[in-house]
Amino acid sequence: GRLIIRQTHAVLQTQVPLVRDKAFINGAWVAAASGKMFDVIDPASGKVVGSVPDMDAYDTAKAIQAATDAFQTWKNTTAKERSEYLRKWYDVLVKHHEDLATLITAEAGKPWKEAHGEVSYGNSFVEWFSEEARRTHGEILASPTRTKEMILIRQPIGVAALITPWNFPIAMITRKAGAALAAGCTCVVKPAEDTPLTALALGHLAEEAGLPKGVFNVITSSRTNAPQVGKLLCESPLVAGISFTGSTAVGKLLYKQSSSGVKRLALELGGNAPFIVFNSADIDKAVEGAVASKFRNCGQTCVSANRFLIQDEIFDLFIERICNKMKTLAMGFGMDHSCSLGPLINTAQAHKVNTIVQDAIKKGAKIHLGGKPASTLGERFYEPTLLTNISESMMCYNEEIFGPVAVCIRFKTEEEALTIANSTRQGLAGYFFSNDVPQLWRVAKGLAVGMVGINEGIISTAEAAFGGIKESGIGREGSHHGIDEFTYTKYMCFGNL
Ligand code: TXE
Repeated sequence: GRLIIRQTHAVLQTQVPLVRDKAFINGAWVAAASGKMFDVIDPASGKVVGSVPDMDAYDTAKAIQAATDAFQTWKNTTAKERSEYLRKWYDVLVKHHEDLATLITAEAGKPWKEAHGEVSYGNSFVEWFSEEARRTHGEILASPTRTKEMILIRQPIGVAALITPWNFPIAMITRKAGAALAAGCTCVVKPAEDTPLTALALGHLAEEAGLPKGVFNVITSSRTNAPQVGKLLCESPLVAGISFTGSTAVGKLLYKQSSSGVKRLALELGGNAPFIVFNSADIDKAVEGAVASKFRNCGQTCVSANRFLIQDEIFDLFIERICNKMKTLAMGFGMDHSCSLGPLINTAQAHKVNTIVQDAIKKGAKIHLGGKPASTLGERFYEPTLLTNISESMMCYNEEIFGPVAVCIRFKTEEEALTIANSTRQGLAGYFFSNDVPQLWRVAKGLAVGMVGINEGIISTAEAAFGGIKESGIGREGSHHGIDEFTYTKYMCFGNL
């Protein structure tokens, strides 16, 4: 069968809602001091959907100052007040659900249905943290001495810098900002250059919700200026912590840059998720989970299955079934409601995916499906691809593919599967399908990752602690642990009682 390719240029929106062309600092809409702007491109059509300020260190300092000033008041709000502010923001976000989804599709190329899913997911963090804000409290410790009482209180760390990627333009911001604001921190958000419009829309809707000025600031900058913006955010003594989601390379740089100030750091970096299917698994459910995990957002998620490990007995059957399922994916423009696979975010990412595939082919991989750009649609589209005959020297084995490429490896024993699964420097998510009860516990415990899906391919939710180990990062987001990143405990000892 052929891949389904939809070419419906007519679906391109002419009117994209909530578009802003200024950054949001101290409750005001401002241009870059330099006056420079940069264009935002719809990755499906290549057309310009907006233009935003290209801010540098000078503008960043202004945003840091605004957040610093706002913190003086915000830190003294009660947990209940912060909860109410977040709730109002949530209500406004929900009211603009449709507009936000359209905006995501316009600047990230995300299929319409997935863009709607992301808005719900992104908003859920604001709702969750509005609830969780009220449950953030300290402890009274058991004193070893009758004349002393000891308590721990939790206080906000201060100004938080949030540097976010383009793959979930709303959710990566709300997951961080929701927790930061709930904790009593103020923030400076620096969204990815590919998706600044959604970030600015969040600012606009925070304003509509009545968040005090300077509490939530959004500065936009091009890839050229991002390094100086990032450097100042890391080095400024006014910034207490950095929360970053993005590439491992930039994460390591931020780690270094923020070391001089011994700054609080949460890093959510790339993954290389193993997705193991054991002989006892329900194959159809495994295939369904595999396709959901691999092809959501065209493979551009950090928890996306990067290497499928399939047990010997069921290997051929799994390949046949997943190929059949992949052929039903409809690739095209996001605004076409039937589309299930959009473009990659930009030409650099499309080039990266093709380089990884070509490297595998050169080193002996076998192509079952795809293996090349879908150039009839545009330069950023890539055919859903399935490769077997994988070896350890291939890029696809070691690196995060971040594209619609399924890499399948055959294994014999559980031990071998765990060895392969854990043989990478990353450790974000892992998945496995099995119906062998003792094996469920053994493998779930044995995988060297921060999150495990057991007979499940989609695991992200506001209630869960999201994060990795090894080079996939430090810190957790979501759940009550997410707030910990933005608070410190203060131990108080009352003596001479
Ligand atoms: O990431 P970058 P890119 C992985 C994925 C992808 C690869 C490259 O494998 O293929 O990274 O993507 C900002 N100081 N992930 O190049 O550059 C940048 O402006 C401060 C996984 O897009 O890390 C953006 O806001 N900030 C990931 C953010 O970093 C800097 C999501 C992420 O961009 C900076 C995205 C600097 N010197 C990519 N340079 C995940 N974990 O989900 C760039 N930035």
